[in-house]
Amino acid sequence: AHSYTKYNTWSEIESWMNSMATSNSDMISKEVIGNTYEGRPMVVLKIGKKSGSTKPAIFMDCGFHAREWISHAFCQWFVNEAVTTYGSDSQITSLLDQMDVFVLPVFNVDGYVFSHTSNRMWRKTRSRNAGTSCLGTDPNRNFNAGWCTIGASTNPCSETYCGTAPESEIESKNLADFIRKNKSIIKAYITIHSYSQLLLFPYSYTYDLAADHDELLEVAKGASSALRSLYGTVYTSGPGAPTIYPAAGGSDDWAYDLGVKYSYTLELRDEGQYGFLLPESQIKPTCRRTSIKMRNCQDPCQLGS
Ligand code: 0X9
Ligand code: ZN
Repeated sequence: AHSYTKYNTWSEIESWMNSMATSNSDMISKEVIGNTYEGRPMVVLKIGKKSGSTKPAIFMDCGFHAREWISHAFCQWFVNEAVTTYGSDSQITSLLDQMDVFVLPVFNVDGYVFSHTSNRMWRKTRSRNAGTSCLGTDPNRNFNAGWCTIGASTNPCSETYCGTAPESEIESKNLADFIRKNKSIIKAYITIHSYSQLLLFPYSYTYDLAADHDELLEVAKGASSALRSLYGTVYTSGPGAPTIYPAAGGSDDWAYDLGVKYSYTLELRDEGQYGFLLPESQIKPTCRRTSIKMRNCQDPCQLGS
């Protein structure tokens, strides 16, 4: 059965999404934005107080990389936190009154399933590549942002294979299409990964500073220092290239260049002790702290104005 303190399977997450949408129909609506390579649905939950007029929105995805299970767990935690604290927590209430949050709890569904059934350390998608038995593309190297120019591989057997073209993966195309379609309302893009405890923003495909560098750093520092003062948990923030490594084709850089100014990659726990194999006992502390951080993050509602 589904639990917020374990790593749920895709089928548990699928039924959880259905029941969350039906039991919170005033706050959550469900949309399938397309299917994966193996034909599974990519589901987006739109969370927010229903309103007559169009609201600005935040887009958040989890599960780009199959083995980063704390990411998938965080999206589920966040959806539950949002609906259970709406009306009692003032920040969540004003956030969801003024904005909608689109949550894609599992982006790389095929990879996630494979990481449960066959190979816990799987990262990429599960698509076939011509001329080799190596499967999959790194979806975070497959977007149209300096595509495959640095920190990515043209070898289909590599963990950072960039694919045959930007958006060659159906999962990347489905996500990019959805964001392009809703571009006028999406004010922030947040993609959840693990591990290393970093809050990254553009650019990763170049060492050039983003036009909005100062503001992106300011918002990131606000979030990181809230967390440090509350719990002593240290998250470092900075542009991707100098802070983690240069790597082109990421969804964060792509969304930013499309015009979504507040574009962030959050790398959750830990710093390498367990790495991708983070024990389930750490889901609760990681997600609690992270959602507090998102709440305190310079009043997210300001991002909509
Ligand atoms: O390499 C990545 O895709 C991310 N790290 S991970 O260990 N989760 O794989 C970092 C992504 C930073 N952003 C870009 N490279 N655009
Ligand atoms: Zn990742």
